[in-house]
This record gives sequence, structure tokens and C-alpha cells, in this order.
Amino acid sequence: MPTIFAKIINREIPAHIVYEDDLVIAFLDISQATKGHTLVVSKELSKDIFELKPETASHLFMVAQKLSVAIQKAFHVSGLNILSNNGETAGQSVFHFHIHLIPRYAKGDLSFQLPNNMGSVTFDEYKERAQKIKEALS
Ligand code: DGP
Repeated sequence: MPTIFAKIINREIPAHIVYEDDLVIAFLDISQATKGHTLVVSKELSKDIFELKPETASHLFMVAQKLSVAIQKAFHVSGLNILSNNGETAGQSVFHFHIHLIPRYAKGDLSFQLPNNMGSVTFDEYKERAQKIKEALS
């Protein structure tokens, strides 16, 4: 079944599109978590970052950077969060790869408080975690 974003790409449902090329499309997120909240979406039908082609990821991030600068200019933002939820566990609700550009106007306008577990992770655990990622890359 086509995702809601595929329907936007195919112009089956409307959206406030701010950018489009062969690989990506960007439009205002309907929720407008803050003013100018924008989604950058792959046209490729990958459900998440785990499926995404590296070439698409690279292009998409370049577009995200350009759009961030445009959003900053348009709304005089004082900050911007880039967020991508991948998988239901991570809070993804539309299973079509996308990243959120969320402009920030004040420190308290959103809460993104990551826990800090530094005190409970040993040196050997850091070492083992880093080693696992490095091995998985090869
Ligand atoms: P996520 O939960 O990370 O998968 O984000 C999905 C986002 O998609 C959520 O912030 C709301 C947005 N969204 C859902 N349906 C529509 C729609 O029909 N139009 C637009 N513009 N955004 C939508």
C-alpha cells in the first residue's frame, strides 16, 4: 500500500511543497511542531534508514542542509533540530524514510532531553561497543 508520503509525491493528496528534485521532496509537516517544521523525504520507497541507498542518503542530507539555511533565513530561527525516527520503537509513524527539520525559537519550545548514562558505562563497555560497530562496518 502506498504511504501517505508516496501519495504526496504522486500529487494524490496536497501538501505545501518547498523543494523537489529527482531523488527527494520536502514539504511542511502537517503537525508544525514549530513554525516552519519541514520534512525531507526520499522519493525512493525505502521505509527507513536501514533500507535507504547511501547515494540517496548523501543527497538527502545535502538538501536538508540547504533547506535548514533557507528556513533560518525565512524565519530568523535561533536553532534547528534534525530528527529522523527509524522503526516503531524509535517513534516512526510513517514508514517511508524522512528527516524532520524542526526550527527552534526558544530553549523551551520543544523537549528533547537525552538521558546521560556516562556514569554507569565502564571504559571496557565503551571499548566493546565501539569495537562492535567497527566490526559491523567491515
Ligand atoms: P514520524 O513520526 O517521524 O514518522 O513523522 C511523520 C510525520 O509525518 C509526522 O510529524 C506528521 C507528518 N504527516 C503525517 N501525515 C501527513 C500528511 O498527510 N501531510 C503532511 N504534510 N505531513 C504528514
